[in-house]
Amino acid sequence: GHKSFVLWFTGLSGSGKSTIASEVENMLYKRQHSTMLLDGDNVRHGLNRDLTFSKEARTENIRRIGEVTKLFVEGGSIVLVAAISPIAADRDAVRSLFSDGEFVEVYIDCSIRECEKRDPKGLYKKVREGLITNFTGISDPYEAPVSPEIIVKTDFLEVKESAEQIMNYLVTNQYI
Ligand code: GGZ
Repeated sequence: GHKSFVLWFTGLSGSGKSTIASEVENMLYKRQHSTMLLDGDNVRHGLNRDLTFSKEARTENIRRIGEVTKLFVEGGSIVLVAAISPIAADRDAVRSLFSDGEFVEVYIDCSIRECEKRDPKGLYKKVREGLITNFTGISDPYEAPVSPEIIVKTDFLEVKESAEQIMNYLVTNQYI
């Protein structure tokens, strides 16, 4: 199998990217793989604290996360990235940093209605109150992947089932 690769989780806020990525990381850890989890929301508190949510800043956010990801993949880790990464061209630019098969795009597919119903951080409520503008899926674009390696439909799946779908893909395709 591949020694190291990227699992790139893209999807709306509240779709389940971070939670599922963290569950997959646990499952990989149990199989003694060395992993690194980069979460957009966390990275924005440190490395990317200078970036806003403008189109240009989101592009720069994804570019930097992509470059850090490359460093860790070169170091031999399985890197899990959870970032909305709403623009297809930005995701494709990251993909182009890697060899064939090294970049596994995981579309966490969840309806905006369900994301808003979950609203784990109360952000959708703030958007509706007008306290947040340019929010992905409501007042800012989200370009769904056209041919991702994996599509996980979290309207219908539990976290564990979603993580198992991803693990099954990795086993079937001899990544692990
Ligand atoms: C989207 C926003 C926004 C706006 C704050 N639009 O669900 P969360 O809270 O924890 O994750 C979201 C996070 C998005 O950061 P990313 O680095 O993943 O985004 S991107 O890839 O588009 O650069 C959300 C919160 O930040 N958040 N304002 N306006 N999400």
